[in-house]
Amino acid sequence: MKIIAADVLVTCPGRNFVTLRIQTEEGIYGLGDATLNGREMAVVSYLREHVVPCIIGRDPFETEDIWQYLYRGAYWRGGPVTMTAIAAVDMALWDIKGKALNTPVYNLLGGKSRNRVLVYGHANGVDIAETSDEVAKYVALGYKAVRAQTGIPGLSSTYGVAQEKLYYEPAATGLPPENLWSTEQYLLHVPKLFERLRLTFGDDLHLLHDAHHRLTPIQAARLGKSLEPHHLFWLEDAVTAELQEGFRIVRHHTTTPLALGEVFNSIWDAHILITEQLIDYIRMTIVHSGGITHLKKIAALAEIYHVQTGCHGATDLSPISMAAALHFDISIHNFGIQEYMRHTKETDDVFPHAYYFADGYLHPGDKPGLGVDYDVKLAERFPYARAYLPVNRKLDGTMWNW
Ligand code: KDG
Ligand code: MG
Repeated sequence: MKIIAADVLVTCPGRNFVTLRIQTEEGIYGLGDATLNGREMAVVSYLREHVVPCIIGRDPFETEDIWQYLYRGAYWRGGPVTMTAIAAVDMALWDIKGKALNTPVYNLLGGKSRNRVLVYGHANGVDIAETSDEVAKYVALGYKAVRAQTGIPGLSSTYGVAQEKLYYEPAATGLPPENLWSTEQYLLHVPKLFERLRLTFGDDLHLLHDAHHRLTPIQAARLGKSLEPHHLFWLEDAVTAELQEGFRIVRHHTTTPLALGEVFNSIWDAHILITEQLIDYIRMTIVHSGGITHLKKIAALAEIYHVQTGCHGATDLSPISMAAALHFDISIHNFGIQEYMRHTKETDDVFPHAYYFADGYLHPGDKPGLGVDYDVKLAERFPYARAYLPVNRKLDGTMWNW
């Protein structure tokens, strides 16, 4: 087979998505997600200017060599923009392979290791009572696992708490919104949330929480310890993990399972965390970590060290990423859980897809390739609009991690 063209398509059905469509001489096309929230046009330009010219004429079946060409051949390798662009190419090529061989991508990755993919939804409220009501709604929808976030007294806005409940989307048009942060208030309040949730929902429901990179290692250790009686499925992104060794401190002090990695781009962001068994779940995802080709290798390394996967699956990953994650999740052995934040109807209409939710699980569907399409005409009705994620400041004005 031969690649003859590749288009970079941008649409905004409620939020921005970037899609790479690779066309072959044989008439088969493949789709890859290239969305990097708040920095979308950097990836558009990287793909159009620097990647597309290099793949024209190549055989789309050569996923490994094309991956190595784009990674090693760049000289300035790594980073979110590059790895998102490589991921988009990689996803589209796996999609083409599946369509050409008339089989779902999971069959090319080893076949099904399970029948369905356990997912978690997002419950959030301005206070503990509202969060508890939101958890109840997810339980009623059939979810077996729910991430819970609550507003913090004294803070006008908190990560993970939004107006729109099912479709939470933190990016906004205009300049970045500013949030306020108090670690002490947060550390005092969050254990009360989980105490209440366990009293209300009992022990069987899986509960998760995202600290969104805001703590130091010893603060994360304190939070993990205080959450132990409520046996969380995981505590996510407790500390920014630029210093992977920092997690030795957290690990030393708590048995709360730790999840990390949605902002990582390559195995080099996670190798110490994995090989020293400092985390329990690796959250790297197809779109920001170099595609299926790279994530397969990361999962294989993690498997040896008792680390399971828990791919990022927020609304800023398009349905193409969600489909790619599901084919990956269902095929690997050390799958843990998949995040599933629902897309809006407008987004689902632009990206018709074969995957579906039933009884707390997602199913990738059985269409050849990734099983997602792109409605070009409809997408054109939603033009790109620049949007930023919020920034965060401590109460005294110091810039902090959002
Ligand atoms: O674009 C940023 C979001 O993807 C991120 O804030 C969502 O932390 C997140 C999560 O766990 O889904
Ligand atoms: Mg997160």
